[in-house]
Amino acid sequence: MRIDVLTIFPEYLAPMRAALLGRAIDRGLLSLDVHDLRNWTHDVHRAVDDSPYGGGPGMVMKPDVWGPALDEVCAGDPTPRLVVPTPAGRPFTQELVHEYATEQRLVFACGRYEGIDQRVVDDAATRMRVDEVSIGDYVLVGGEVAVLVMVEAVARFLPGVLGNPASAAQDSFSDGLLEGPSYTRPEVWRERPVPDVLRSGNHALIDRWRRDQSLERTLRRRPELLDALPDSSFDKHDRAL
Ligand code: 6GU
Repeated sequence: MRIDVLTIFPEYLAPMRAALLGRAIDRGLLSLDVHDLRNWTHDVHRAVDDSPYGGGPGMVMKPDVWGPALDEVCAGDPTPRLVVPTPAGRPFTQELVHEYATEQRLVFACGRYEGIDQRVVDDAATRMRVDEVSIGDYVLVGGEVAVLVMVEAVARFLPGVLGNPASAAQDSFSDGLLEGPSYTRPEVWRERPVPDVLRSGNHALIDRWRRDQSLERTLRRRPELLDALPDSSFDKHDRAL
């Protein structure tokens, strides 16, 4: 997969070269290019923003800078899917993670201030698939941290990135439920024992216990996730919830 990021703060994306993502880049599983948006400015001040039409606080990022930047970065074959991080976007879910993981090219356009002139998004959408995406119901200063979040979530599903592909297959959301608790040695720690069932060696019983823990945790923390699941996803042993 090839990923390009356009930002006025390229240094913000430096963590992508560390740890799991860095290893994926070093091993050629992922190619990453971070571009400084100011390379496409045309005035001595290298201005990327201007005051909003209609008035109001903040600044809006200029279409005459973003347009040529996207033309250049999105050129080539195949045409990328363009992702614009914004708190006003559609929710970034595990479903979207799986979609992105199948793309050959993704381009992320990081806005700052009050966002990017809407015509940039509308114009790009005439040539390529464009998603305005939010990572949650809170407001960040800019899209850069959201890009770190999205790229890390997607990279876990690229072939060869995770040491053990089963960890991605079994994680929270793979069955629409939250994952339950995990334990390792020692058997007793600060007078807290590991649950007996996990040391029983009875794998049918262990699977049943883990399923119950998932259901209980989901009910307590994210009841709306349970409401969204079809009846057919519950087995006859699932507790009456
Ligand atoms: Cl994707 N961008 C910004 N700036 N704030 C956000 C967000 C994205 N998602 C939630 N808040």
